[in-house]
Amino acid sequence: MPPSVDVVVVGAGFAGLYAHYRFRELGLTAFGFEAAPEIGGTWFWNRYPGARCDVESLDYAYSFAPEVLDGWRWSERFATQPEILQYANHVADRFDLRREIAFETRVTSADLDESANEWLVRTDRGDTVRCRYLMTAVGSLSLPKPPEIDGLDDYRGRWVQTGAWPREPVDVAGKRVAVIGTGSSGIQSIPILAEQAAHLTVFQRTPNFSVPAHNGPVDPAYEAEVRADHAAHHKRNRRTKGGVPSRINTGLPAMSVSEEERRARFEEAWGFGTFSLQSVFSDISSNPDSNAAAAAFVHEKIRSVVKDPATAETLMPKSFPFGTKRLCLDTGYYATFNRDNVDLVDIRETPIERITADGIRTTEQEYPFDLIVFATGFDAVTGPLLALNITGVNGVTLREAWADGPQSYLGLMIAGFPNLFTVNGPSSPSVLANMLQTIEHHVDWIADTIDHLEKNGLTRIEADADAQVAWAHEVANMAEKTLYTKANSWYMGANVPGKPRVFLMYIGGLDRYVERVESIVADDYAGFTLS
Ligand code: N01
Repeated sequence: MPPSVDVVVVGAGFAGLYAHYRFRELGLTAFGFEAAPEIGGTWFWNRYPGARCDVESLDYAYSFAPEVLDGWRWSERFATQPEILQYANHVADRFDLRREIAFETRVTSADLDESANEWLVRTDRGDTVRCRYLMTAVGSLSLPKPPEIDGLDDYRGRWVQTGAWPREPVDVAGKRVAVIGTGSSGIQSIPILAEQAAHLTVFQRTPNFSVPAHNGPVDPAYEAEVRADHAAHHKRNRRTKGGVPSRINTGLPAMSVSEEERRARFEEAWGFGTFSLQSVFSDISSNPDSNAAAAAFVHEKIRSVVKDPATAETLMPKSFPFGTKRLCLDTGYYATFNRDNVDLVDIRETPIERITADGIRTTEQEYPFDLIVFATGFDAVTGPLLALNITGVNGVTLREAWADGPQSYLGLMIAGFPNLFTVNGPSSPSVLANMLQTIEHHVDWIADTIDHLEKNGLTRIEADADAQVAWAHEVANMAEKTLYTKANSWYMGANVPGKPRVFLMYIGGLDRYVERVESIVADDYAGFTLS
């Protein structure tokens, strides 16, 4: 490992890999650290049964080099975790992207050495590397929440987390299995686990809205269209709100059409899959009546699939507006509750008291299990950044700077932390858009900015505190105009006890965000100080 490089890249998921490609292209020396034994990030860790992307494969792909397409074909409309991991490896092989990455090495701290204008990065293997620029590519959903239920030490069975699923096979066949959590991870894994387990018990605290993914083979016509003009397709995606083509979109407020028409459009969206039930009308996320209509439509669908009316009722989300917790895409989720070997336990009605030696005890009864699956989510967006123990100007730590909630300019840089770049940092569109788009946009911006500094004999860039505050207001005001702030979601930091309640993303759309960033650069990096 070199004692000093131009850039240290933390993380070797899609963002880290692309960063190595860009920095090498610019002639910069870069070195990367990755906690996992392999590349892949999210797609390395989330190998639970049923894990798939909720963005279509043809869109959830790099755009940066047409060679990436050579020898690669997606097999399904929504790719499975193994296939996406294989894709990451295909790209890494093609461009030899692993050679400057230390695996199974976790960054434990990063300290600014102000006098040298360098970052000092330390790892859990005792390495120390100096760099002029530090870039985090640590993922938005990479720090699983620890199991928060008492008694786990007493438990004699096996337990696993969806977000850190073991590499060796987990024996499910013939077992009594519990799943705690019904977010995307639970909703994707439950139907598969139900097929394998002797018995599956789902512990649900909050029901979630889920729509059928309608997975299947890649549509040949769509594939031909994307392949015919790969670069242009992705370029167009970057100028959309969600980083994907919006194919089911009336552009109309839901209440401006007749009930019959509304229902027909909801049916069309339900039949198409993706997030189209959210985008089919223009105001589902902002108008309570439109939102309630979408929610009622999903409730009706649940009622029509789930045979037991009481179970159907328990599965219907009623405590937050439709789509304000991330919408889930499933394959057979609701129908799974018609199986004889599946039970649903509403832990709002009968809360879990503790984990026992044999299983889980609620206020009502004790359930014996061989395997407990925690699908309980992540300390999203800020958690992975805080875990790096970053210390900036005047010895102020990131944890101190963010004590009242995250502050960031554009989600790209943080005042008081010069030459530190964050991919998909808080207040960027990140998870609200196709992550491959946001990743490429951020990495390009960071690489272009470093190139700009180098070419102009500059050595330092820092976000201005005033610009950061103004940006935070803009981001918060946008979120307040929607229904998103009404939900106790991980988008709001509300899933982690004690986490400040702040909407963590820029909700104005990737297209608007990209334009804003471009105009800031054109305006001589307004809101940044370069020296
Ligand atoms: O996590 P979640 P996730 N006791 O936070 C419950 C992405 N993703 O891993 O709602 C009991 O959504 C919690 O209940 P509540 C996607 O962006 C994408 O499923 O807090 N229950 C909830 O039901 C997604 O949004 C895909 O009341 C507890 C669940 O656990 C994000 O990752 C696939 C609990 C957690 O749901 C996170 O999804 C998978 C406790 N102490 C993930 N703590 C794709 O499809 C939490 N819960 C691409």
